[in-house]
Amino acid sequence: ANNEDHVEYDDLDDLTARHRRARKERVDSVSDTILEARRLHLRRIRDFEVDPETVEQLRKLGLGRRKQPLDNRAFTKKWLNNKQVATGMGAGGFAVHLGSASKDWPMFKHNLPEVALAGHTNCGKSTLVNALAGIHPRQGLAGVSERAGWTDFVSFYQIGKKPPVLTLVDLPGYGHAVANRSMQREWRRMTKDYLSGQRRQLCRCCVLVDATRGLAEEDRILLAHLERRGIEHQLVLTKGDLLLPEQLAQSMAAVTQDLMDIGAKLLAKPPILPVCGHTGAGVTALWENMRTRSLREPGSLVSSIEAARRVREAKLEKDRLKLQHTRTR
Ligand SMILES: Nc1nc2c(ncn2[C@@H]2O[C@H](COP(=O)(O)OP(=O)(O)OP(=O)(O)O)[C@@H](O)[C@H]2O)c(=O)[nH]1
Ligand SMILES: [Mg+2]
Repeated sequence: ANNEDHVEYDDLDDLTARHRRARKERVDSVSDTILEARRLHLRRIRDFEVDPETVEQLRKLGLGRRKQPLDNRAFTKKWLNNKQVATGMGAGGFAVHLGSASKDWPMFKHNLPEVALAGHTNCGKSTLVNALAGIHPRQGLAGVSERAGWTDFVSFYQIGKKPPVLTLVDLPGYGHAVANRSMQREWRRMTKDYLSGQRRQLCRCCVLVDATRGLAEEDRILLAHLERRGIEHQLVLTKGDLLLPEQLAQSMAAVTQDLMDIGAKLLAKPPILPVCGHTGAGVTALWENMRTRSLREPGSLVSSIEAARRVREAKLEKDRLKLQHTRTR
């Protein structure tokens, strides 16, 4: 089973037609640029060694694709019955759209802490807003689409009713989009403007990275910006259902590696949180993480890289011994 299989459309070259067709097939993206980035990333992570324990943990969390063909059932009863998602989070499946804006960010009376969701287009920000509210990913308030560049305003959502817990801020995506350049520029400006450090309520920014695509150049720029401005941030790996558990662990290792390469401080604990907005896996953990905002401890994923290195070394040692053994015989 190959993850790339379900997104091939050899006979269709018109994006709109694909978009229409995708509505029936429920693919997650119809943009060639994004699918190409996915192919590259999947090729790159193939050789990453991962700790079997990390893989097992992911599997236990319900993350990672099952070995069957692509599972589209996530959109049906399973999600709606998953009451644990809503109640476990205390949000009670409640969200209100407070408003959307492109500048002059609105002030709300309740003054709740704000958590922003930023990331590349199509990485699953709006889906996660719905999931965090405990609502079906496609029936929630935030608009979701397989066309990159769907959200075109900064939208504010109050999560939780009694008591209201926090405001989620759905930002427009950066990077490749099916939109003209001036619009893309405008979205970039909005994101930057919102995250400029002027907003008092903003308590942290979740940087969402599509697990199938890995860290993009724009993500690095954003991370640097957040660090410069001293805005707390948390890296979230989305679409945890599209990769096999091993691949997901490899993807996490690759992203951690990239983060260390750019000198990110990896202050959050864990530094990377894998989630799936469709099945709700990992979402409760993310919610807890958002509420507690304990962001000052050293990362645990770094230790999983360390564990992977030990596994690799043990393997090399075993091979060496085997070789010695055959030689002496
Ligand atoms: N398989 C899978 N698909 C997902 C998941 N989350 C989002 N998607 C799909 O990815 C596509 C993009 O989701 P959105 O939530 O609209 O992404 P976004 O980051 O808000 O995108 P923009 O608004 O364009 O920046 C949609 O087709 C979603 O159904 C996930 O966890 N698993
Ligand atoms: Mg969106």
